[in-house]
Amino acid sequence: MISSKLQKVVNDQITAELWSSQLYLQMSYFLKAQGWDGFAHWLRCHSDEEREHATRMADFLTDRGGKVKLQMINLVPEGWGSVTEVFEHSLSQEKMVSKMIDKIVLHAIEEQDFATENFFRTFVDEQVEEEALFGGVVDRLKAAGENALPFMNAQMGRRKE
Ligand code: OFO
Repeated sequence: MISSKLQKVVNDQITAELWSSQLYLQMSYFLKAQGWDGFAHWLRCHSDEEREHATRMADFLTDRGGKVKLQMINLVPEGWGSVTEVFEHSLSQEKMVSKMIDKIVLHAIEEQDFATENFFRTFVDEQVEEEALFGGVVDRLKAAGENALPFMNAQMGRRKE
């Protein structure tokens, strides 16, 4: 059975994943309202992915005999200054999430809870991908400038899931 200390940090993580999901959904509707349907679609897909992370973690916690405790989600902003600002914000959210996941792995190692360590190590890898994904979008937005927005919007609108 998973310890109460680990249950607490896993529940905090589930809340952070749901927070990310809510944030990306808000960003999606914000950009959709401005006519950026491609960016909006991409963020909506990512919002769904974060929700899936949360449920995967909650299933794991349940399987280990822990108790899922959904908590209040932080408020998310209603607007941003530019498309680049939206993606810079999402990158900083991902960096925060990476730190939280590292902390869970550290606690799991300290407690010799190898099942929890193993499970969350997959998210350590996932976060490398996620930071590279969001960081890549920010870099391309900055390098290409305003004129390339319609092209990137069309490209990102082709995301499958
Ligand atoms: Fe993008 O963070 Fe989930 O794990």
